[in-house]
Amino acid sequence: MISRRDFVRTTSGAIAAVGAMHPLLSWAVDNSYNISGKDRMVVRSSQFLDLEMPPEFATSWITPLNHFFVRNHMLAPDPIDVADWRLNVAGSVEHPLSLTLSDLQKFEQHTVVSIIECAGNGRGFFRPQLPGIQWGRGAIGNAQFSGPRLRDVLQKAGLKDSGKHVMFRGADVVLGKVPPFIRSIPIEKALDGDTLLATHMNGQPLIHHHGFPCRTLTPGWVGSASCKWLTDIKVLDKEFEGNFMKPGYRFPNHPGKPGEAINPDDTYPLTALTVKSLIALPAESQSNNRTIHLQGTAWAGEADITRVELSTDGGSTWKPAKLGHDHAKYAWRLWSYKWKAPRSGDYTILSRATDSQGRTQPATPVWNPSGYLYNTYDQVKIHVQA
Ligand SMILES: Nc1nc2c(c(=O)[nH]1)N[C@H]1C(S)=C(S)[C@@H](COP(=O)(O)O)O[C@H]1N2
Ligand SMILES: [Mo]
Repeated sequence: MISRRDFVRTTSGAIAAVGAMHPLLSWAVDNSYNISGKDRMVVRSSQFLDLEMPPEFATSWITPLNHFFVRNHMLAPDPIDVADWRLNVAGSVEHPLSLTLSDLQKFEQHTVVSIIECAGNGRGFFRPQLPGIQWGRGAIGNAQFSGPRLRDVLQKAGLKDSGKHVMFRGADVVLGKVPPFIRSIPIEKALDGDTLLATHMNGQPLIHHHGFPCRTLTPGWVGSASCKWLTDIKVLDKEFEGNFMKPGYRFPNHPGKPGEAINPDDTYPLTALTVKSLIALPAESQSNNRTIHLQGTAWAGEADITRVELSTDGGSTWKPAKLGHDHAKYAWRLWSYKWKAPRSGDYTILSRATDSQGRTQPATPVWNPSGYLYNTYDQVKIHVQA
């Protein structure tokens, strides 16, 4: 296992010998992520660990831990020893708290099935191209999270009326002049009863790269609202103004043409995710069989999926997919559709979802200079030879 010190030494000295695996990646492999072979995850950055799920894994309602994407903005802390770990709750509260993991386990435990999706999922498809991680379609997963409600912990601390936002800080290693990964959420979301201090994912203690021993789960919101390796909660009287709130993670009030600059004052902080779908299968670009079982998922942040439609003729006609029965607020919904290609040839398969707020995925992406919330129709091209 790699320690923080080894990493610094490796990056400041010669990077590992040619052909050898980067230490962070060997960490990931030791800890059940596969980066080669059939079960592989896509490595989007090995400076810090950024792993993407290949879309063909999105065929189960609950994403197994070894397929759940990882997004680290900076160096993950050394694996945390729970004996030393404390969660501090401070700011606009009557009695600041310093909680151990077993203190957290004494609160009523609540379970929420939710997606986590990176706001930058799909950034790699924006044209003109944008700086940042070039995520494809798989910076998303759906898991079962459990732990105490943030609301119960804030109430125990004696939340004051003046508290309007809740700031989270994790134990990430801040190197040099990089600003720490600190964000805040509005008090209404913090108190909604589904925002968790999650200690478990899919029934197991969190694994290191998902934030052991505790992360926030801010369900249905952009992934960056769910802080890993949580150490500090601070209730603020106004929104936190650090780098990852401003200029980071903001969306234009008036999106313009692709490539157009945006006035940073005319932007708002990202909150809930938007409506979106993913074609998991077929994953291959070739099929020797004209009958193809199309499968995938769709999600809409805090709203419900009401319809998923598919087109096998590049968008001229659309047919409804069958929605899976597993179903929960904030979770993704599986869908399927049995399709028979009329003849051999090239096909473009498109999917588009509609949600309970009446939103439908747009035909063209909504341009924004940071490449967030890419949600145009999903698309797979396939050659049928049969
Ligand atoms: N402490 C900390 N929390 C963090 C991050 C981080 O870099 N540091 N990345 C955020 C971002 S941008 C996303 S998309 C999610 C990803 O969660 P995952 O790695 O468990 O999939 O974690 C969020 N929480
Ligand atoms: Mo993210």
